[in-house]
Amino acid sequence: MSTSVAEVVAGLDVEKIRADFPILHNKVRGHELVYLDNAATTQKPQSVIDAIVGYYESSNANIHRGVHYLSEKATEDFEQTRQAVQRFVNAAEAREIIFVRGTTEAINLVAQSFGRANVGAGDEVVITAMEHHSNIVPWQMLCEEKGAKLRVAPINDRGELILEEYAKLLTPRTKLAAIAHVSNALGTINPVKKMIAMAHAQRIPVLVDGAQAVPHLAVNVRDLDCDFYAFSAHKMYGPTGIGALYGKAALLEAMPPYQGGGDMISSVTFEKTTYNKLPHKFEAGTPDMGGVAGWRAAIEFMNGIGVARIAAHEHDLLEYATEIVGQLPGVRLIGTAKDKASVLSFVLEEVHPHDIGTILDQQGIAVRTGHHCAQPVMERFHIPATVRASFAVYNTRAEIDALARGIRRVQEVFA
Ligand code: 7TS
Repeated sequence: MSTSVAEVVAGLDVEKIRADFPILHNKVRGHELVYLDNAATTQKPQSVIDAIVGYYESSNANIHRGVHYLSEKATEDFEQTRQAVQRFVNAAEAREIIFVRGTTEAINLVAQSFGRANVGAGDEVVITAMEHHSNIVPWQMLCEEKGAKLRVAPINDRGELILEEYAKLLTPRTKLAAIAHVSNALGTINPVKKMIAMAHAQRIPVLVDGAQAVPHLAVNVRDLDCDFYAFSAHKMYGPTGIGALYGKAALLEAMPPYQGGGDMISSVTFEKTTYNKLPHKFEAGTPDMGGVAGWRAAIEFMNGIGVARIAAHEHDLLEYATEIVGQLPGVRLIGTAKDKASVLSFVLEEVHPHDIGTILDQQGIAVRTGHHCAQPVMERFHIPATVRASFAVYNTRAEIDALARGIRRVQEVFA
């Protein structure tokens, strides 16, 4: 596929970027792969694959334990990645970055540690109507255990948060607000900086679910002033099974550990255990060192291009897709917020999204269909599911043309 004028204007050589991703050169069902399921997980560049292999070929040993060469090397590499993650989101200190399995585990950590210590009977946790299940269910579990209440800030027909309603939910009973930075089902970018300031005006701490933001926007946790920020490596060209929780040091210091085990202790006797300092207090057990090595390469990949240029390219793709797909007869876009990132969700009159996904797949086009782990969003729009195309830096306008042709083919089949 050739590079379009817009891609050149954005300053990206997309063909060169694509050349770095081995999987993009596979044929799928006899067609060139058109991978538009990036919100679920992005593909990985060769440098990330090499970093994982390289870790096992030349660095593997358990960290924070051995005095031998490999253990020291593995530990140093691991801690250097922590610093790379710290810089990537502009955290003040490396110890504010806790390695976890991903966004889901980061949110559960806050719910189980901060939540169980600070939320009691009659208290409230505020979320929004566009959350992924990962930012709903941990709070429901907490609220159920504690006799607390989950309050949900509503969204309008474009899929934008209604700020006045959110403001009304922030009360002295609110112990935490947990909000998506970018919605995975709608693509809406929430005004999180403002939402955080509104909560802080009432001394309410805020967790931001950044799973869909970190791949597409320059995230600056100190500028946002969020208290917690959760994200996954696998949505930003890195490996699966690794992610981070950013937390302000003072809050993390005050929180009890979430899991017990090796590495999180300072000393253990049968009578009493004292806990290790940050970040190790929250990192019980042997972590995913290979994944951490791969994540560093993913951060270097994104920095090498520049997050601003990635965002500009993806914005061009989203605008183009909105125009091309949006004007097809029978297509209804779900999620038309003014501020959006990289997600085009839609339904087609009379055809179930799963049938659309299947027919697109026969043409080598990968999209996600279903409720996208955001069932309340589907309910809000009175639909069972959508088709979701989501974009990454290696996608092209030509692939969006292929998507539009694919949708027309679906319409022919169902005519
Ligand atoms: N929060 C948001 C906004 C997400 O989009 C996802 C994953 C998660 C949390 C959970 O992240 P994980 O890495 O812990 O799984 N979203 C999707 C998706 O849209 N399609 O597949 C996974």
